[in-house]
Amino acid sequence: MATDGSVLADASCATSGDKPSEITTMADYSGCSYAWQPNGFGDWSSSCSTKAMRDVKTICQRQDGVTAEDASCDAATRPAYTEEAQILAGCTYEAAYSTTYSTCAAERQSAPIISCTRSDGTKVDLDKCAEQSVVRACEMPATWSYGLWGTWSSMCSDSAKRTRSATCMVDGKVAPDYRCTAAKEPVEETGCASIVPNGTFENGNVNGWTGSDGIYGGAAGYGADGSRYVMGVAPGQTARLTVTGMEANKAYTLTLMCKGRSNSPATARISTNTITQNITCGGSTYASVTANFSGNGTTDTITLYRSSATIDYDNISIQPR
Ligand SMILES: [Ca+2]
Repeated sequence: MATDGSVLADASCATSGDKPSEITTMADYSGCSYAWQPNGFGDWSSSCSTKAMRDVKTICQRQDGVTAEDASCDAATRPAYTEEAQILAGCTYEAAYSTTYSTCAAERQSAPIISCTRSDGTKVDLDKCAEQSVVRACEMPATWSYGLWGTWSSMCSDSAKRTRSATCMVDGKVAPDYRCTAAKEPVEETGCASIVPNGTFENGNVNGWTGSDGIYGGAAGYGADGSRYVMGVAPGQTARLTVTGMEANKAYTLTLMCKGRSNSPATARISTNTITQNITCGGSTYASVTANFSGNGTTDTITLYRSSATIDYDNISIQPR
């Protein structure tokens, strides 16, 4: 259009801007309907409940699917509903224990679980609490265990010494000494040592002796005076030991303990280079036998002659008088 109002061809407007559209649009939702729609969930009311509740959320939605302001929907018709379910993911478990502990073993004892309670108050199977064991330290009986006496520091001295070990034992294992509250028996002694080097047989052998029936015993109390080992001499045998270190014409005392193996008294005979003496050995208990003699020199021998029954000999010693 020209400035005077006359109509011109469209091309006359080419330099004065784009031709305005002849079709226009505008939003008009006045005819739309709105409705409440489900839209997700709220948090569960509990993480540990057989009846946990949660809200089902709603939004106001225009009929073309676009979310609208809540005010666009009728508040009076907004659904308010919840759902219920068992939710146990957040439960904790607490055990109750017996006041009676198990027997002490390996220095430990435990209290048995007698009930298991879930954090919502429900009693549940004990295995839910199985990891909550209650273990406490406990003390098993401790006893001294003594080693065998060592060899005498001198084989012919009134002040010879010998020692043995003492170990505190608990449940078959070595324990600190303080665990053993009983008084420790002597582990060192001074005395007049026997000239017989293997007269108690507590090393578990008959070394030095010839002709014997061998070593017997092994358990505490088998031998004389509660010892463990003895030397056996069967009928027809003659056990003999060569003793060195004795002085010629010096007075000595030979002592030994003996018992019939079958628990019946038995007769036998002992001799040294200078004496021969018949002896009677005990039946159910050991008899102590003593014989005085004079040394013959460095080749003295002790001979235990054959008897009518097998005899156990123990604690054989020669001491200066
Ligand atoms: Ca013995």
